[in-house]
Amino acid sequence: MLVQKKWWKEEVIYQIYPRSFQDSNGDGIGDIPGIISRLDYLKDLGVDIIWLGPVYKTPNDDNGYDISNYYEIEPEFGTMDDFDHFLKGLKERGMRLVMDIVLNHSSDEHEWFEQSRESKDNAFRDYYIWKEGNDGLPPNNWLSFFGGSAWEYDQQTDEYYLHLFTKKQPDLNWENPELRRKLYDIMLFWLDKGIDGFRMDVISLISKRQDFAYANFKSFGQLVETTYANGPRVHEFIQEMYAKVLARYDVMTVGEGPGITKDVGLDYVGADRAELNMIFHLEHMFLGFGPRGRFDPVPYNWDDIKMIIRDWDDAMGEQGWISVFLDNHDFPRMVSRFGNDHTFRIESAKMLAMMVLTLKGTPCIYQGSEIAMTNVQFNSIDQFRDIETINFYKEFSGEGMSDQEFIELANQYGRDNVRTPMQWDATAHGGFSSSDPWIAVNPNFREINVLNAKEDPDSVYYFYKALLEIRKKSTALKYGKWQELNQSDSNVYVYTREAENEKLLIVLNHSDNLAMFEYSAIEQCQILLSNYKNSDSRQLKAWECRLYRI
Ligand code: ISL
Ligand code: CA
Repeated sequence: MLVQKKWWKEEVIYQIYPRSFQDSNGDGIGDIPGIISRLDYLKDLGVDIIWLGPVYKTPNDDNGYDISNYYEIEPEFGTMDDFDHFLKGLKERGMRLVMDIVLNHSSDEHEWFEQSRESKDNAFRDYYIWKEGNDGLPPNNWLSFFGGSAWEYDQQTDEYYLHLFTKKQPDLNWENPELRRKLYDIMLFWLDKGIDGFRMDVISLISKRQDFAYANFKSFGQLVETTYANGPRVHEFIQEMYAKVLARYDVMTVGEGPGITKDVGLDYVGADRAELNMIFHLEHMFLGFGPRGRFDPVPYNWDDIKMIIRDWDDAMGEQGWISVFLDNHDFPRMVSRFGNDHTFRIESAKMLAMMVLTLKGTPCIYQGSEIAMTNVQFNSIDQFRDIETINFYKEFSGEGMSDQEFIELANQYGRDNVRTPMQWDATAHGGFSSSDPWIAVNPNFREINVLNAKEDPDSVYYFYKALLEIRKKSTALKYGKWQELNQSDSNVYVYTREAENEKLLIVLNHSDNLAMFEYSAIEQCQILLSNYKNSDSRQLKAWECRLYRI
């Protein structure tokens, strides 16, 4: 086999959104001591690597993705001592920690930016991207991911600074070597604590096209791909980071990034590139995003999803690697988005779990998916917390959209769906906190919670456990070649995973309907796991999934 063996290809990632996982001190905000109290739960589930959302000092404009001090823990989340205990607790259990690091931008409350905005000749001026206006207008027509112009006027020096996200997230100027050195020092600081790697936020955006030219685009996605992502020096920068930081540690890196398409994926993760280990590409996650993004939806279907998976497998070949996921803290709940969260919540959640844990790549499970948590249904604007949702609400209601219409959009597509508190049990606030949480608990917590799941042998939770156990022992699932089999029924997704002495067949019905599947020697196959009791025919029930040994 040509695929190189690596621990990060064999293990499974579990993503924790710190604010929403477990509150320990009754302030309604999830924190590190809370996570520590759930370490046994995570170990028992069978995941290996924890991806911890940002817990650095932050004014929380974008829930920690706006960092004001990279060397400190945000007091809401705990102390550095808590962090050290957390890391130790993971190590004691044979688990690993991957930290989220945001290198494309900082908070406007970071001291670098506070200095930078002081005067044009401040030593930190060049750490950010400042430009003169254009006759009282922003320097160009670039838009922010979260609505409006990507430029903010600053009176102090009569110039604009670039912020691809909120105006409290000014973009760092990677052209400046001193800034880059400081970012590398930050990474070294955390690596020396013994963490096992980084998830790199929007790493595809760090190198800006220096002409800052007016952009021609038909959709926001196109603007990102042609103008923001994969800039001229992005690989030079990542290679420098690799040489100066990563090369010295046995750690994993996973780059996140809009605009990383299959055609450029290998440039980031090719085995010979000395850049990153794997990527979270977002192509399947951006399906359905219209010209103005998530709140401007367009139709898509499973053929689109399958095509992206096929194309990426092809593009990565034996040289590259991806992480496989169907939800995270930026997209709706996977059972609500890709499954059926009312009539077939359990069945479809199991089917999606089987998909995530049997495709090729390192699986990543988002907190709560293991109990099939669903999207939430808020009924008033003031229940939403996400800055993206709030900004677009202002933008769209300014254009005349009714509150009701926007609430419906946000309930289906917004990021708050995945940010409601983890549902541990049926007590007040779902066992997340002893007081009102920062964002309301999904009212379905009385039924959907960890305690209930643990008491039901047929729960989604035990299905995840079973899949994780099967995966641990299976070379085919970790390294095996992936091959899609053509089906005449487009509601069925069938593929094999094959290693030297092991071949597995995966059959997934991604619909509410009965479906037939084709596989010639199915009688000779042994079923390892499925989500229905009697699954011995060629007919698949709604959302039925089966894993066979051939
Ligand atoms: O959710 C999105 C906007 O509709 C995505 O485009 C998202 O902004 C993009 O994937 C980058 O996400 C990352 O960086 C953001 C942060 O808000 C997200 O939570 C983070 O995952 C800015 O740091
Ligand atoms: Ca707390």
